[in-house]
Amino acid sequence: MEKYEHKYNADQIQVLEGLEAVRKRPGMYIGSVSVRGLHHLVYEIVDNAVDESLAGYCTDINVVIEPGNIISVEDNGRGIPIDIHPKTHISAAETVFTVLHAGGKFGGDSGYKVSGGLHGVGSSVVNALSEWTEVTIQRDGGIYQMKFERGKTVMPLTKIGDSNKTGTKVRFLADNTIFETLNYDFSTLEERMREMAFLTKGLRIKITDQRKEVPETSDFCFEGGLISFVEFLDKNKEALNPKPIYIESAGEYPVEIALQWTTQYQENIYSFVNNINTIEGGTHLDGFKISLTKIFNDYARNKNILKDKEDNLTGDDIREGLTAIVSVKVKEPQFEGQTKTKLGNSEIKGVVMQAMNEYLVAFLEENPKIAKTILEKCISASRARIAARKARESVRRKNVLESTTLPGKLADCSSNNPEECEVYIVEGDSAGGSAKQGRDRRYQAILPLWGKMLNVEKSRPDKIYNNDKLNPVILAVGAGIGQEFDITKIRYGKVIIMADADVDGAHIRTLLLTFFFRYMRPLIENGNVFLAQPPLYKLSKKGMEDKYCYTDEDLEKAYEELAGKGITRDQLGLQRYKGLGEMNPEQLWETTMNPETRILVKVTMEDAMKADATLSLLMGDDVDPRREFIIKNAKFVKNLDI
Ligand code: 0R9
Repeated sequence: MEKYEHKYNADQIQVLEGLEAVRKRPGMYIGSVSVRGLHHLVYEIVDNAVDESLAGYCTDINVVIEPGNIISVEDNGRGIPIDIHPKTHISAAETVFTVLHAGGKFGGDSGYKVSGGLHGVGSSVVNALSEWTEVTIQRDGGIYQMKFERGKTVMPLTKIGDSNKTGTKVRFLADNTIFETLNYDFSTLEERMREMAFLTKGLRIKITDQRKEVPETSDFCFEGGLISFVEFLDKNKEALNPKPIYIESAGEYPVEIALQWTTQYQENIYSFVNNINTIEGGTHLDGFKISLTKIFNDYARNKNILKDKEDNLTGDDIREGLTAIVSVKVKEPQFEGQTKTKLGNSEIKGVVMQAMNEYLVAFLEENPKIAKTILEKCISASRARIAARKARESVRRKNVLESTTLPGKLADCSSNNPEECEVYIVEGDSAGGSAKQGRDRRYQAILPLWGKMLNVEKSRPDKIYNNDKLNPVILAVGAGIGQEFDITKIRYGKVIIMADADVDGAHIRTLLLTFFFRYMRPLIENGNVFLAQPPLYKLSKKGMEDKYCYTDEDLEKAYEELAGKGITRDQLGLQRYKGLGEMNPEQLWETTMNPETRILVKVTMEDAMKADATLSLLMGDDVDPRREFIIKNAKFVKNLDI
């Protein structure tokens, strides 16, 4: 066995300090140490494999969640270079895993430059935050391996065998002293892998969950790339242009766009920079929207579909029912905004506009029938918009005259300071009653909602405004909806959805989240929307204070803890809460509403997007996908329901 020399010199000491900094402040590098941050570790490693694919050398990526929450990611690229740097005496591969790289710079001083490389700064961060990491490289006829513990090299790169294949495999166990949980959510990872496969045409990504008795596998490979992505998003909708319009331009900043209009009313645009979802948009999305509006208006005037005296169509009119993906690659992206997901590079706006001009103008000229169908839809959207404005104005006038701006069902709080105020949107009248009695009325307001909610999926904005279920929510929040939503007017700093942990509760949560996502998006972006977490169980025993548990894990922990105090399971009374209605006002306050003891989950854009996608699936016209979803989630539903 050949072993590479390994010495600690001044450079290496700096390296150790660098990784120590990552361990001290992990949030700075991966956002958080919650399950989100945990998933981020996987994305970092997969990103590097995808980069190798973008460089043109890797066709397959294999991700496995092994028993014990060990992650394994393998690619069939060239293998990370193994040669030794003459000055540091460290292999390029070890450098990648131990040197904290500055943003965008790839490969450190290894001497390698990665052509398609866009991320690649994460391997050392993953290594620093893992209990152990094991890297196996096949290249130059050999199999090489190195091992680390909490970022420190415990086995430098060592030849362990021969091979005529090439590739890289990274296995790691995240550090449980850093992360709140090591429990990966398969469907979250699966979704991201699907997205990555859509964004990288032809790349095959397989993900397997080996933690269960019967492993679950998903295998993604899309020859159509973004076209497949849009078809996937619209699979339960009726398309106006059955084949998505596809725009691709190479060059310094590659641009890829796919567009499809459906008979629906919502716009569904997702933008990506270097395969990262830019939730807050940015210059690429601006360029896309501006040129889309201009190209369609120019075409409509040119063909006399819009008459001289008619107003231009607005961007909203044109984007009604549009599903689109805008994906750009930028070597040195600047990210801005609250969640650092807004592209700032100003030159990209023009790059996207030029790509649109080159391809979309020609497409419309060559496909007049499709162009006409889409424009008819835009014109009908424009008419509906004008009608909706009139309806809103009349509602507003009425409100001013009657000065009843707050819904009757709302039990408002006494404070007027939005920063300290919160509104609980509660499912059902009985839970609403308990919440009203249990709350702290100085700053907690209760809005009960009941009955079947409006299907946001199938409604134009004017209907939403006048809907008797959503109108109270709009009035209570107090900041309008859609384009007119004004976050500075919100009446409550926290909008808290409180619903049961059962199927009906899940339904109302999905509907409300979708409504907020589509009509009050800044509320979610600004972090004002929360989910209350009612407990699932109560453990009680004479002479002992009641103990509430919020998850099955919690319950197990509580049992263990009490066993330590000599209290056995059969000495404990276990109550399972089926719904909020089963709790009396004091219990509801103590477990779910008291800021000192409650658990609130902040809703992220990711959560809202998921709710939106789920709702489209559940409410679409097609029965098959709905059945599929219900079958797939049947287990989950049963767990919640018993
Ligand atoms: C399983 C996860 N995969 C990786 O992390 C991975 C990194 C990587 C890579 C290269 C090839 N495959 C990879 N997989 C590579 C090879 C070569 C040049 N650049 C990149 C080459 O053979 O010439 N590297 C990522 C960074 C580095 N390599 C480098 F800095 F060491 F060069």
